[in-house]
Amino acid sequence: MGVVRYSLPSLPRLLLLLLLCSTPGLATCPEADQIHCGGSSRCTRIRYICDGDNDCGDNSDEASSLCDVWRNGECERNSARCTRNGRADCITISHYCTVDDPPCEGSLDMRLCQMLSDGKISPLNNIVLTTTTPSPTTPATTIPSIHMTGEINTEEFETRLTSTISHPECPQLYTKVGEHCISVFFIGNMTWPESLAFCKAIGGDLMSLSSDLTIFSTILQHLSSHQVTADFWVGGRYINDSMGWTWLDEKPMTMGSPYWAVRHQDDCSTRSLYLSEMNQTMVANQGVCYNYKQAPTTPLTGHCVAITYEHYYYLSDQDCFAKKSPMCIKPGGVDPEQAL
Ligand SMILES: [Ca+2]
Repeated sequence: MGVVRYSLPSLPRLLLLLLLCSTPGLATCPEADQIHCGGSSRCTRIRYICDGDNDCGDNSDEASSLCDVWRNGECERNSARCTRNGRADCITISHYCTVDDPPCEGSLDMRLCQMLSDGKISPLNNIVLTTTTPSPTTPATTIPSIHMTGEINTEEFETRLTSTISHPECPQLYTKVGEHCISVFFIGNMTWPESLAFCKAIGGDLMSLSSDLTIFSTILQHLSSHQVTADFWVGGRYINDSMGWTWLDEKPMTMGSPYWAVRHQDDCSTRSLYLSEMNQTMVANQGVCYNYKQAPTTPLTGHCVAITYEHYYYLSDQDCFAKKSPMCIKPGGVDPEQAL
């Protein structure tokens, strides 16, 4: 593996920012029913989350985005409806998350369970569901490393680096793609949570493709014309069974064309057509059974979305803790003043 050094002056500052953004390992709270607050090492009791009092001091236990989910319409605050063995009961969220054999069926946002198992109150958008099988890869707290694999012509690399991640109308590490400043940071090598932190550290967000389809094709042309072959994290992830695959702006992700990669499946399935004028669904092509779908794999490879070279830069579900490059977007489009 050849390590390439390059001379962007802002990189040490960026890495320092990332260091500050990374969550340090937390000591366990002294009592079992406690959880770390969002912005400090202070601990609070789980039952004090969303009870109307600012127990953490930084208000993280009362954040509205958290409490909208913590208080649900079916049960009392701190409880969720759990259906097991044919019975439906309201049980505490912490019990809901740990009960097993069989687990609860219900609509609880599983990010709350992840927050409790991580032992820390977190903004919901930062919580990533881990896969059921523990990942052998490095945990999310590792500092993103920057390297290239294989032999590479340094001069060619620097030329490509400059042309892909800089533009006079965009901030450093961004380039102009269509009318947006996008960071195609193909030398980055980090997990999905690290990519989220990286994009925020450089003043942007992980790329969402929910509202502007034309930018997707423009990005594909950009990657192709610069001969980029890296895999990129984008801002989509699986939240729970009821919310499903969702962009960071909370809009649902559309399956199928032109977004998702084509996947082969051993079991074939028919496809249906929705006829809006008749408000009817009918089977397509006389019930022909197909072995391909444009959707996440079954079972899931992971709970985060990437665009990968392997899949011709269509969306695919990937293990959130695999290492890929971040693709960020700067809100607000290009800024001609940036050229000054
Ligand atoms: Ca509280």
